[in-house]
Amino acid sequence: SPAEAGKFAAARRSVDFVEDGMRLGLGTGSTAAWMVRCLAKRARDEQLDLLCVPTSEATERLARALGLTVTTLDEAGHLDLTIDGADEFDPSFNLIKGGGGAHLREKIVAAASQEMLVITDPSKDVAALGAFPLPIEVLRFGLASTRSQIEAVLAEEPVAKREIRLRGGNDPLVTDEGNFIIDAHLGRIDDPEALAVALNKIPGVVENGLFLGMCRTIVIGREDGSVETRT
Ligand code: DER
Repeated sequence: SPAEAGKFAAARRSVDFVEDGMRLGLGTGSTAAWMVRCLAKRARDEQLDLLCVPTSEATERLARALGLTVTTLDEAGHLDLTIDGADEFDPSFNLIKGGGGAHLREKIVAAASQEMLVITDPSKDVAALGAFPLPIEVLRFGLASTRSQIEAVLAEEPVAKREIRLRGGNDPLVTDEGNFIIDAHLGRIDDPEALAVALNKIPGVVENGLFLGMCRTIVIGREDGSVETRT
């Protein structure tokens, strides 16, 4: 499909940034899956020596199936580059991630990396974050209390609306770490830094999907196969 063409183009270009011997973080989602496929092909064709740390069980399965060398973050230590997707990016390269339910491990891996490169398509290019619901990973323990504390935090923050939903409803999605995700439909987030801090102070909140000041390079793939790299 046209949208997939853009994702593939961005994913394919991102693999050009990989150098032999790199320790890489591999993102999660449909664009990142294209990247893993392209990376595996290049690694095989050029016999690259790579060490890969996946950001989800799904990415790990795909990477292993394609012959990439997979290890744990503890084994790899510091990573050279993480390539991942995003649900939204703003002019400062601040992101909303977590549409694929993997933002906790994604943020840990990105934080352990020298560089984070995001692969996207024009549909994710926004003037301000928040049209995409903000994923918030929460413990199952004390869920009702955590929900009400999130609502209390949102009441104090400059956002356009304040609707929160447990992902999966009465059949809640369980993340790789065994937690739930609450999606906050905020419409527009005018102060993402303040919101991120306020949310993570809540004891039952594990991590939010705001990636602020982490991404240095964005690769945007278009339907016609053209690619734009912004740094
Ligand atoms: O869950 C995630 O963070 C994914 O990277 C998501 O943000 C992008 O997924 P997509 O490439 O399938 O749009």
